[in-house]
Amino acid sequence: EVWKAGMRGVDKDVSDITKSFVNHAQTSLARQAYNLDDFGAYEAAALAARDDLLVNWNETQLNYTRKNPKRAYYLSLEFLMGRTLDNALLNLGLKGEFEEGVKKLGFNMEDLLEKERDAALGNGGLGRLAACYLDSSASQEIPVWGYGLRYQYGIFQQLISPEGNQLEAPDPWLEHQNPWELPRLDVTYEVRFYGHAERSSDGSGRANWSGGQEVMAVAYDVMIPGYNTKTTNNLRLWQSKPKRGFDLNSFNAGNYEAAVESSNSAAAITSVLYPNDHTSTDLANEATVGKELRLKQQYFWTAASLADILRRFKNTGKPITDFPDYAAIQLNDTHPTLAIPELMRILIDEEELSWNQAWQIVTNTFFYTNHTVLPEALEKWAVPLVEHVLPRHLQIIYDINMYFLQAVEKKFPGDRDRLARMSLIEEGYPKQVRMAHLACIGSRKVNGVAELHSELVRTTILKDFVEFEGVSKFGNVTNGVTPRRWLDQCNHELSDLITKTLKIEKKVWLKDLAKLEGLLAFTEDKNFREQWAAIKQRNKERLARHVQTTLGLTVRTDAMFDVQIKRLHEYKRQTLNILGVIHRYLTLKSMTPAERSKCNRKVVFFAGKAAPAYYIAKLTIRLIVNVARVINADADTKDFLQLYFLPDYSVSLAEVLIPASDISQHISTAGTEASGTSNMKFCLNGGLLLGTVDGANIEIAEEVGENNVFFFGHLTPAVEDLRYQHAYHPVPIEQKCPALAKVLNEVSAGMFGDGGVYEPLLNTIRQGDYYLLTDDFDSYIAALAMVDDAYLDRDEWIKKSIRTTAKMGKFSSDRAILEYAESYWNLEQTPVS
Ligand code: 26V
Repeated sequence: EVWKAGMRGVDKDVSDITKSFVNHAQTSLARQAYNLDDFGAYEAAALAARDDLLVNWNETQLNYTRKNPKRAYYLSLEFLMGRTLDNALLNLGLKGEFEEGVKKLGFNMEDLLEKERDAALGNGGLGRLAACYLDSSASQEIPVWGYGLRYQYGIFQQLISPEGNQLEAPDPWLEHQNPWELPRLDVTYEVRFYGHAERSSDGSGRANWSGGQEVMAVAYDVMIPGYNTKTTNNLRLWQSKPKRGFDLNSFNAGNYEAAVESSNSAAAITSVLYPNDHTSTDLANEATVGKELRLKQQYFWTAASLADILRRFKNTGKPITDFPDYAAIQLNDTHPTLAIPELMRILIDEEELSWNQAWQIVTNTFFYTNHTVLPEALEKWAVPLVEHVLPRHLQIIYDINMYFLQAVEKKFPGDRDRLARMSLIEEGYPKQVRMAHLACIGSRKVNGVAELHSELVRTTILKDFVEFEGVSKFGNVTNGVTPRRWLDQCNHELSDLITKTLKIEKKVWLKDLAKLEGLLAFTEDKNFREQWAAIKQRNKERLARHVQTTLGLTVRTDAMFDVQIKRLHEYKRQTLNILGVIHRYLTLKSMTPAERSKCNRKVVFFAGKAAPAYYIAKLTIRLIVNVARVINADADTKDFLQLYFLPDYSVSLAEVLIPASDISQHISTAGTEASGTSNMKFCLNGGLLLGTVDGANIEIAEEVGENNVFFFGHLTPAVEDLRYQHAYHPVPIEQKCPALAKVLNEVSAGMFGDGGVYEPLLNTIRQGDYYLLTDDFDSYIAALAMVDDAYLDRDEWIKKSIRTTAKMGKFSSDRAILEYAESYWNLEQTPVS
């Protein structure tokens, strides 16, 4: 509560900073401070900030070693960090000092910040959530370490061809030196693949796994500073390298290719982030080598992380049975589930514990978060592949399954269907390991990421497990976002206005977000409302400038800004949005100029990447780009409707888009979006929400009140029945939804270029309509009309905007991480002392 000066441990003045900057320019970068370009100046500033982080990082780790509190380990294949410098300076409390310092040296801080490349080691919500949770752990002084992979290439860069096709380019984010990481070339582990596993004949259940390929894991540490505290936690990323440089025998025999082959195959493991999220289409179509490489990534990372965690624990000298009292391991989705059989392997084969002792430790150590109930996104691994790559782990998985099914049989005697449904192994050709089942039975607690989603986990995909293990194992932790990055950094003016208005010393509300409720008292203050609205306007202008400089396009800022930014996926229904835009365009076209002049002006923004092999998602991008091409050039309507697809969506682009939005769209088919997290970010920045009754939208509405959000569409319980109707009693679109039929016909007829191109996309709606666009289109259009009406009363709109921000306290990731720490991990806050 109390903000103490100097608590963060850094006491620097401007001249210290300029000295450090010049020193780094000369000695670290070998440049002259007066001869630096903006990029060099960014690097010098980053190195100066890093020195301060390092001091705190060292003290934090020393403090943890001394006090030896229980720690949590957040295992995530993705950390979507974005840029670091601005966040580091904010958290160190040195933003003002650095700004002044670089100014003295002739630079502008904003320009330097723009030079930093995003660390984009993630696909979307799941990876960005991990980044927010690290920020909150450090800010709340909770001993949490992240573990992930140091990919050479992050998520691909998205280019849009003149025809509107998504093209992918590599993201070589490490081509410049990365000031935010510390190579730990001395922290290494060996990880084995392939070989054979021989069970011992002594009846102990132990086995000996040998042969195959051994690869080294090397640690790279990323410092994670907390806001206004000394606590600086750690994110450890593993990079693969060959155990030996290359095969000298082959080399000497003149077989140079064979000599480096094994070295290349080791390096390949951490070379690239897989660009799929949700859709297994990519993996299903992927060549066997691609699948094998992803499995190797997962094992490489979990094995190295567990070895590291165990080594740290063993250094304390405690008996191995105490392990769960000192370590909680959170599985971010099923990707790290191999950690469960891996810990069993270590405890049984190396520590020589009995099966029951080992299982006791395992099931008290792991916690599993599910992030989707979409069937195509539930991970399964072919048994022959697991057997080939990890022969010992397959044995253990079969043993876990045997004991597990015996227990199920005991509780539900003779229920063969139930055993087949719950088995870790799905029958078929090939058989497959169901990773969600393994994660569930190997964990102490299982949670979903919003109330509705957690309920769906309990009643659909893990229903049998609830009946078997009892409901208390299955909880909910609604997601959250860090208000540091997603309000103070991206919308500094709004943050300052809030601080001034709440009259709170410094910005403590950034760590106690419920305090935002104090803004409710100011909704009737005209002067406050005007300032609030003026900031939104300046954020729109900032976005317009960004579009002007990056794309050379002129966005009008005297319009409502309507934004949908997220991965492209059929379930997220960007298609519904673009068809709605076409409907609006057709309506405007049919009006007289006098009628049109009474309409709202609106600018619609889309951004998002499609998985490279997700054909329908890519076709949606193509349609958006071509609709934009046509309507932005139409003199009749362009004053009233503009449309932009902004390429290469990223954390940094989100930081410009979100503060500028009046309304944002979160319009998934009910029951499909587990939570959503950008919905929280938009609302935090005073943007209103247009959405379906899904994911965290529901809890946002509970907080802000239903009259401050725009809801439409069918509810989750209706979805199953509607799909049944589509399959068995289809009604022609012309009859069911004439407005939509008209839109589809215009696309087919070529209003936006060759209609034939879009047939496969349109057919997903005409045939089957799995995501229920024909069911929700009319209510969607009605909701858009309500948004227009509400926007016409600008004063009331601004009040809604203020009320929305005021009620976002619940959605801080501080609240979420404290829930994990208290209810699941049993951790205590451990400030540096
Ligand atoms: C699944 C698969 C399936 C096979 C191909 C590769 C792959 C990669 C990732 C996934 C899991 C995706 C789950 C996910 O990202 N869920 C999102 O999690 C967010 C944070 O909880 C949440 O806000 C989003 O609603 C949810 O879709």
